[in-house]
Amino acid sequence: MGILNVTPDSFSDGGQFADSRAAICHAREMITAGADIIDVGGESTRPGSDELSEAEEAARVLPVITALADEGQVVSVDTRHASVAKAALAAGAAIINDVSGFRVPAMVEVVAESEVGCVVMHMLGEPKSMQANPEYNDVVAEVSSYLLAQAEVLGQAGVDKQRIAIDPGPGFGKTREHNLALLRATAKMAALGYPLVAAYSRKAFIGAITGVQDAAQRLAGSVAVALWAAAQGARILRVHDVRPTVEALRVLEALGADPYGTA
Ligand code: HH2
Repeated sequence: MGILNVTPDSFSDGGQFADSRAAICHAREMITAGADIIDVGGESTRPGSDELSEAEEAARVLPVITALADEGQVVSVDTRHASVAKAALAAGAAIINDVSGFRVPAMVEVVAESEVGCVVMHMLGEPKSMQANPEYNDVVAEVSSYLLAQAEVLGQAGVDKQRIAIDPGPGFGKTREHNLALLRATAKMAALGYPLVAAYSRKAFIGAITGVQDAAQRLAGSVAVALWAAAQGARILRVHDVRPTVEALRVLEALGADPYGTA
């Protein structure tokens, strides 16, 4: 899953693809490099970010989603707003990626009324305040049970299990130790019964480990994490740097590892 942030303020690539034409070009490059899904987001949810108006978010993502879907690409929309999700589906999106984990009933309804896939992500609190001292007794157990409960909510609304993927939400109300614990538990979370999304690309804890302050330069650490996650059974890798990640996966495959957890 290649990340396409059509935003002026995303944490690692804000402003780079804010213009629709630049965004569409970047999406095409990611597809050529091996991305199967393009995840289009119009609202930065980095720690401390302010909420955006839904109209503004829709105006950012819809032209890009329309263009890519018209080209036959598989597009996911990264939104927590039902009006944006609905409009994105009408524009041809095939997946709704909700960083607030479908905690808003209107978001559940949008999925239930359609045939699309969805990514249920765990976030503790809201982006504005989520990194202010996040605490868990057992982060893996708590995140896992939240994800299963939200998948159950979707199931109760009539969404087939096959349409649901889960994501522990690295950096969304998690310290570096929480992120590492979740990453170490990838195999356990991959066994919960839903395809697991690994979305660690360029995140701050990688910078904290490697000493790389500039998020856009966190490639090596991000690829290392992606390989680990793939080898442990993650099924969808949400990444900024598609080509190097795909090349690394090819090597993993050649070694006989099972990067897609299909064994
Ligand atoms: N992280 C971000 C955005 N969307 N979706 C899922 N499923 N999982 C994630 O961990 C996730 C996500 C934040 O990263 P990014 O899109 O690069 O930045 P920003 O929110 O600043 O636009």
